[in-house]
Amino acid sequence: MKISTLTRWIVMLLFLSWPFPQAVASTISGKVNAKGLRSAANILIYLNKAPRPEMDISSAKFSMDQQNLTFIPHVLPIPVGATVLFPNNDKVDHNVFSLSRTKKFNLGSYKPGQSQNVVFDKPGIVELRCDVHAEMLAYIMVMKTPYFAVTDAQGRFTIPDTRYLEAHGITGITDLPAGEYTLKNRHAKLKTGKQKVTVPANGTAEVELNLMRGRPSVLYK
Ligand SMILES: [Cu+2]
Repeated sequence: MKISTLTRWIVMLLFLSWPFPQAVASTISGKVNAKGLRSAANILIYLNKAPRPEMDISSAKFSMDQQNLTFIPHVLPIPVGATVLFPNNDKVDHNVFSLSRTKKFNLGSYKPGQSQNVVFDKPGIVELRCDVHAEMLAYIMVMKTPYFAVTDAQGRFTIPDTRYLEAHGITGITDLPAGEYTLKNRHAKLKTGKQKVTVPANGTAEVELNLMRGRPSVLYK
């Protein structure tokens, strides 16, 4: 009886002194200053040459909406292989098409309440247009890895953008292996820059990107 009580105490002491795993994940948190642009929103930020973790996209749900003669969102990043729905939630017909090398398609004219879908099987940029409304323009960024984000209205971003991924049915991408990475950006009116960032084993790497107006380079060669 005595030994068993002692054993219980030892086990309890061991348990109490055990270093609990920290709940902090390795992430990048950043802010973009876009000189010469009205807003630092809708800028794609991504890791160049990032690791490619196992990613289950079988439950992924992405959508490029059409409302009030506008594509929503303006920039939609997706992992390669994902399907995107194109619901017409407008009051008029639209004819969504792309002439981009990454994915050429033409959905034809379709009515309010109808939807179509397209699978994006190659990484790169897809520029979306509407045959009926010349002012309609949006981008689908087909990404090689889950380490991307689009800046918010204040130019802020987090990589990985777990909240964005989970909202679109992709779970399990919560952090980044520690190491040295290079951040790149893509926006139609900004020069593509590169910035080195060191991600710690447990914690957030804070970065500030100062981007200039200019011609962007291609997303992937
Ligand atoms: Cu249209």
